[in-house]
Amino acid sequence: MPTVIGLDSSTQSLSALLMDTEAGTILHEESVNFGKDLPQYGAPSGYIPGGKDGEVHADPRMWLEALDLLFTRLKEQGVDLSKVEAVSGSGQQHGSVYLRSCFPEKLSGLSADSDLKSQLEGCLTRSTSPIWMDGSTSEECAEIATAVGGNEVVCAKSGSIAIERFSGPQIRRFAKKDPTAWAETGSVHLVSSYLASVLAGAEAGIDFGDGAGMNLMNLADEAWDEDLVNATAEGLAEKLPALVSSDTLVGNVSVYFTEKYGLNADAIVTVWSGDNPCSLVGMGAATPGKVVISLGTSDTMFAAMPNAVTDPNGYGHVFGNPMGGYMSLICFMNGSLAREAVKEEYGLSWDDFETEALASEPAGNAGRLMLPFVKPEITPLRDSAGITFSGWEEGEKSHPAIVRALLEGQFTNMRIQSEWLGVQPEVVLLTGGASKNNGIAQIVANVFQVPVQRLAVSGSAALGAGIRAAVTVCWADLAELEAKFCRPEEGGEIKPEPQTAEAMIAMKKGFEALLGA
Ligand code: XUL
Repeated sequence: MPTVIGLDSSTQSLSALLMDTEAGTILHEESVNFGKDLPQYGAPSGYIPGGKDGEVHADPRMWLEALDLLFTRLKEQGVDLSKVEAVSGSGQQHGSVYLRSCFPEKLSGLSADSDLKSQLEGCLTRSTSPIWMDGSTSEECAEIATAVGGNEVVCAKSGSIAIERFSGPQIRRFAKKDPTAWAETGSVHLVSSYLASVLAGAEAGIDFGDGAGMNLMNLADEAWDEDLVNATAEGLAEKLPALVSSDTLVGNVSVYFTEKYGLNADAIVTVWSGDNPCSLVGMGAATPGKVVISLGTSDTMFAAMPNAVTDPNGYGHVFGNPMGGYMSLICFMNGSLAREAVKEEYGLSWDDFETEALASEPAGNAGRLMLPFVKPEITPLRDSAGITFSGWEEGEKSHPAIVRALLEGQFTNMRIQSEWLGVQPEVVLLTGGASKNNGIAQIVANVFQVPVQRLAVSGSAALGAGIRAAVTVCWADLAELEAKFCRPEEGGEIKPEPQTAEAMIAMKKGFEALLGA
């Protein structure tokens, strides 16, 4: 029975899924919560609170200790790791780790008599790692954009305009603030390639999926972009790991994991990727046609795309799709936050929300529209918060109409902001907290006029990492794995109501006018 491991190093935890790829079953799940299990790093939610000037950092030693703790727990619980054939992983995107030139040598000499942190911490030239929540680099973004001829050029080359949380601007800020430590830095890794290196005991490359989240990779060439690299920091070209295709094998697992935890010595490590690229695979959406909408604190929308078109407005991102081609990622700040705010304001429960939204008001809300930007929005860019209403008569803002306006507003905005992809989705896969709500799912189905499915999967990033490992190492068939692991929830499909199609088109036109105003 071919067994693989998918790991996921997210903001708050490190998790493992042990998968039997033949039977299509999850054999074991294990997780280390950074805040709860490693309180000594002072990061209750996985990052160090109280950062200045928008800085949000985490301790890269914490991720090493978590890896040891995860495998200790697997061993203590008697999980048989001797049959594991392949391992890959997913890392929170954009986070960067700064290491001395001794890193590869230390990796190859890891001793099972000691632990990862003690043996590798001496390699760090920067004690903390900026992560994706960091917004401290506006100045650096502007400098990089100016140096290469503007944000249109950055976007056309790298798939995104210069973005605060992306690794390139973060690297520039470090090189400017601490030139001595920068000069001592031999390599800059991402969370994904750092942990893949540790697991394999050899320096791993950065894959096209995660590499595209750095503002340094040229999408068309799938290579580091000379202009962007030079505009970012002096000497960066020599410090960047190899940029590799997502199916690249790093090598066998390190003897450290074999000797210490009984991991099969023949198990092969596939390069890791970012969490969004891995989730694309774990959701069964790696081939174009399926669009994933993930409802969270902020909502995200991602989809496989055949060609590397970029967002002319500069809001969306393009990353490499680990299964080949590209993927888009669009983030909307006003996700659950806006839904919660309206729910609180009108004293509703989620059940009310479901019935209220559907029952009494017609699809399209009789032309009463709402732009629900309860906090500043990034897609489209709105620096100040504010709800905009259009088409309402005095005294009409009743509960059901407000709920419908909010939901139709959120999803119509998604539809408008994803038009640059040029792909008409065949199905929307809805995931995340609010996805269970049938009222919300029905509105999504109507707005996009395609069926909405909810999947039975949780932990799609780790699952995607495991699937990637199985495909690249065990030659497993992607479609077969998707059929086994990424099944839609039984009876969970919601069909669009064709009679609403016309109202949806009219509503979209109204929104476009409102957004342009
Ligand atoms: C994507 C992003 C987040 C992180 C979360 O650009 O910043 O989704 O990947 O881990």
